[in-house]
Amino acid sequence: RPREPVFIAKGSKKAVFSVPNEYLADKYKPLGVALTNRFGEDADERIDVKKISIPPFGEILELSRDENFSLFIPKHRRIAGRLIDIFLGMRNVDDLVSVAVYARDRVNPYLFNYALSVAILHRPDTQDVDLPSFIESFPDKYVDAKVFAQAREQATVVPEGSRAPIEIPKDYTASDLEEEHRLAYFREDLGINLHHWHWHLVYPFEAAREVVAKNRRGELFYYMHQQIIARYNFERLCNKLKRATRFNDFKQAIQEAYFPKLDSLVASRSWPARVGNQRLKDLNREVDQIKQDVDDLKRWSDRIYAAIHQGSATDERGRKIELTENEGIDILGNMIESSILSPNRTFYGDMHNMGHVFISYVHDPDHRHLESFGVMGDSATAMRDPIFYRWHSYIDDIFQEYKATLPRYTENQLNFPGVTVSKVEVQVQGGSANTLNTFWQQSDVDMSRGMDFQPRGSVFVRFTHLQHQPFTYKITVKNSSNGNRKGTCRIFIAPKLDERGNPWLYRDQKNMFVELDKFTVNLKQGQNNITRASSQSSVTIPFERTFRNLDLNRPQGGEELAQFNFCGCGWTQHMLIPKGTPEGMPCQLFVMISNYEDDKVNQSTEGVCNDAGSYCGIKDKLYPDRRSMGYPFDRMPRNGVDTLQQFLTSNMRVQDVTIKFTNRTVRPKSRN
Ligand code: CUO
Repeated sequence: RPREPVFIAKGSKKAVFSVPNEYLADKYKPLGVALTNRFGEDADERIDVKKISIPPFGEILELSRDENFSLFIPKHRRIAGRLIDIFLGMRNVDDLVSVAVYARDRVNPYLFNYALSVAILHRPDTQDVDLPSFIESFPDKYVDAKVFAQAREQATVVPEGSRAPIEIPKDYTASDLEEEHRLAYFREDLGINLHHWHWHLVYPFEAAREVVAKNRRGELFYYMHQQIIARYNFERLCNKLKRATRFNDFKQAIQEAYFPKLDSLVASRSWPARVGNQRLKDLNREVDQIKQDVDDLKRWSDRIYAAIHQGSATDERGRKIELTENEGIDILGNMIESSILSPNRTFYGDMHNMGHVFISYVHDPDHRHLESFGVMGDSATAMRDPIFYRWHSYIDDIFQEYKATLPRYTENQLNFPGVTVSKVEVQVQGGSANTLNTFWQQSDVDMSRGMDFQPRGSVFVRFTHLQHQPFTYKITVKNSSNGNRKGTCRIFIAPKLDERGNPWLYRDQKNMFVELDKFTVNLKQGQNNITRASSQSSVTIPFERTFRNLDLNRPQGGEELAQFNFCGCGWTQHMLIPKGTPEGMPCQLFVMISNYEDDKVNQSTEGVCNDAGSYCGIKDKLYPDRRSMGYPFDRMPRNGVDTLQQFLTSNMRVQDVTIKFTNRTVRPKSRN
């Protein structure tokens, strides 16, 4: 399947590789140079690939080229780790290119793309190398299978420039008979799924230690996924559905079904569906080298709970590891996910990852039907399935169990003496204060790189996603202390009422708060007026970066190319604000200014990808906030606090806001 070259040499429009004959896959060898010539006709640059001694690939080649690849399957992640090591071990970029070219037509394409992406992300000498957007390379993981036949037809019949975008209908995976379908716009959002794929690319759980052991990665696993659940539950309340129920009884039938309607172009198969009311079954799949009992999940979780309640874990050599107030959550994150940093994988197992695997094989646990895994088996697709949120609600609940054992924040640990937030307002252009507006928008994404047919050229799909009107926070802060102060402004939002329409208890509402922004403020004495735009959010990246709708014919700034890999991680800007309701969803906007002296991390965060730190961290830096992730909502409240109002100290303020959804669709400007 001749796809376009994986590397786009910087500054060139199109490059072709001149490959030593030995490197060609056997089926192409007879063609030799003719192949380069054929694909090189319209190339601007020819890259000679050096012949080097290729390290043995061994087990890596056991995953055939037309199989699906899952990081959650232990065998797959082991061979991915080996391939990453090979790519990382190359002495220089020329050697990396050689081994990558050699690997490309031999190794499973998903595995190849993943391992090379991780390597490029982590090698010091490839920081300015660009990778195509994952949705461009593998659009089949994101869009309705029907699109590809239409795209093929268009590409063959209609000349480039006259091709109309192919529209993906908003409701293609189910009908309103299924109430879970109300959330499809969130679960199947391209930007959300791309964020999740990128997050796991940046934070792999199995690879060389220096690649895995990023600052607070276990804690970030907890926090980023906790926020996904908070956001999803918020959306559920907007859609008159109760919060997701934990999947905590592994023997119970899973009521919700999911039919993804995705086709794998690589495996030439449909992604398996998950019908309703199935139960997890013991796995015995020789092909994946998996033999695991459902009871193992229970055993692992019992041991994890025991560690939480004892306040310590036990490592492989029987030594005690304290789950300290500062580092306990990071250890637990690695233990529960699990990553190679788990204190004891033999004992605490591989809880969260294997949960994905059990669910993704529920339709064929012993491989008798020769079926591959469902969408839960792949971080690029897992968030589409309703069970993802039930599984992660359960995982999050384990973390919350631990958080409940930590000392409560005292008023002193929350307050910032002398600093008072006296007013908070949200403004939208032409709208009323403290009302946020949401609606549908259509956008186009080019998928042509992932489509292997001639003639080439852009093929756009048009999809419909949620959008909000940009807005501005206006925050008034009084500094009555005896000098200038520096603070961290933390902004969250939560629904004001629970499923029954009652005000929340703090202990429940704290888990509903969705982070919207976090930034440093300088406070002079007296009154300070802080203005901040929604687009500056420390949670999100701009739409253009999510999709990186790069037009390769347009000269790119080197910087734009260089930053993509890491910078693709970040919640998608168009999903910053939950959908709300047509009548207006009552919400509470929470603003806190904490003392920067207790927040600061001594480092420079100048440079690339420093704008979506809340969920993704900052490339090659420490996590940019010293507080526990989720602060101040990450713990049970101090004695006497039952409600949010009682929780507030003078450096915090709550403002009622309304999210109003209008059922209109903003269409893109005509592409032709
Ligand atoms: Cu991100 Cu379960 O970790 O999908």
